Amino acid sequence: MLLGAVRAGAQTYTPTADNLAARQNFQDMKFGLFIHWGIYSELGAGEWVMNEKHIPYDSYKRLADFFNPQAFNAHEWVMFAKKAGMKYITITSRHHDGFSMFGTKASPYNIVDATPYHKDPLMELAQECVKEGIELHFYYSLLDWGRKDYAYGSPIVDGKPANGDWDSYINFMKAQLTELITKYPGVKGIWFDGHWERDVNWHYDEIYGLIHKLNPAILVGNNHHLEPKEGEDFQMFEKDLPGANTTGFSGKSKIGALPLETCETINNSWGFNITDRSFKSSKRIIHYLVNAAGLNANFLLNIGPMPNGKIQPEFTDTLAIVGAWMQKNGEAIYGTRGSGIPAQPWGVVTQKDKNLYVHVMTPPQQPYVFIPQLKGKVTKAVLLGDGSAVKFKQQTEGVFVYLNGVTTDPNDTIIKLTTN
Ligand code: JFZ
Repeated sequence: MLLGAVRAGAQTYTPTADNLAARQNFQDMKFGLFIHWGIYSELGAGEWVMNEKHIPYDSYKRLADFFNPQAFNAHEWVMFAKKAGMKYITITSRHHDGFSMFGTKASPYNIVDATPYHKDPLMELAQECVKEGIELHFYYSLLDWGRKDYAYGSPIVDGKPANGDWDSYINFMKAQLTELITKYPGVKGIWFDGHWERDVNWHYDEIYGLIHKLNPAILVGNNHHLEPKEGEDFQMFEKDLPGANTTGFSGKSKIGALPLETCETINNSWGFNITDRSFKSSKRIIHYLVNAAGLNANFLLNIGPMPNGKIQPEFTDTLAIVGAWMQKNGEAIYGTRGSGIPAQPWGVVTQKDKNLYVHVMTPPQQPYVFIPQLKGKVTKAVLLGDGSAVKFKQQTEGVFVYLNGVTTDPNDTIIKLTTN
């Protein structure tokens, strides 16, 4: 009884039918473009440069005076994503440096009011996304290195920064989130980050409640590296496939019941980094995407555009290859769900309706792959590329698919199984 009374205060979140439909649509998209772009891009040393190089906030702020991305072209960015086979874009609206990359009345420290550019690239991007049928999510940092009310570094007492004004900061975030959701056309999601910086009361009930009140279909995610919290609509995994936890970031986030997303960098940086040339190959990116799909997760691949607004050619070249591959093999990725068949040494299995897609990414020693735990009876097996028949043998424990004579693909040989 007492428990019931205590819990009555915390609202339980019931997603609307529109929100549930948005989650399905989100899972169908599978591949998205993550973009980290801000005044930090000018220094070419990643988005943490202010913190890592101990640049005082007042000095760092001067970067806004020179931020003038004349070569930014929203159409080019959207076409870049589209050509890569991506269906959505998640872009930093405000990162930990606190600089708003959109026009906001809640703070003068924003791209329209504080830079010689004077324009709102996120509005152009939002409009272009609507035009081209690409969905848009906004990354939004909870952590702020500069604002007095946030009081970065302050001791935390009773769930608030002792030297800050927590109510003021929460209200500021609410004002900005309201702008992002109501002013920008077609926004489909908010991607929070920075939770892990301090142990405070983030007022998620109010913040998530506000977002879902303004638009119940908006998908809320939070890079808190914990199990999903009340009010969230998808669960993300940073730099790791769900369940892998090689980075240690996701140790406390067991895979929950919500749609899943995993994000990873195209080199080793989120924000533009001029010395980072550790470019991932197209093959590695395709494998990450296929492995994510096999685990029922979306893949959000990050790039850090240059301060002039251009995307560097290395990224364009790699993603053109990925896009061509997706054009040919998208049937086995888009709209699929994880099959529940565990990842195998040779690859994964995705599923759509009665079809199973066997992704052989690491060709086995023996001339066949064995698929355990397969439900249903396989009636047909073909090579996805050309529809040619592939030999198979089904037993109670699973299905053998024979690879002799099958034309292999250096990235991923896909065998489509039809079940009854
Ligand atoms: C966070 C950001 O700090 C980073 O700049 C980028 O935006 C990325 C997508 O998200 O990265 C993190 C988050 C948490 C930890 C480390 C990096 N952590 O808990 O150690």
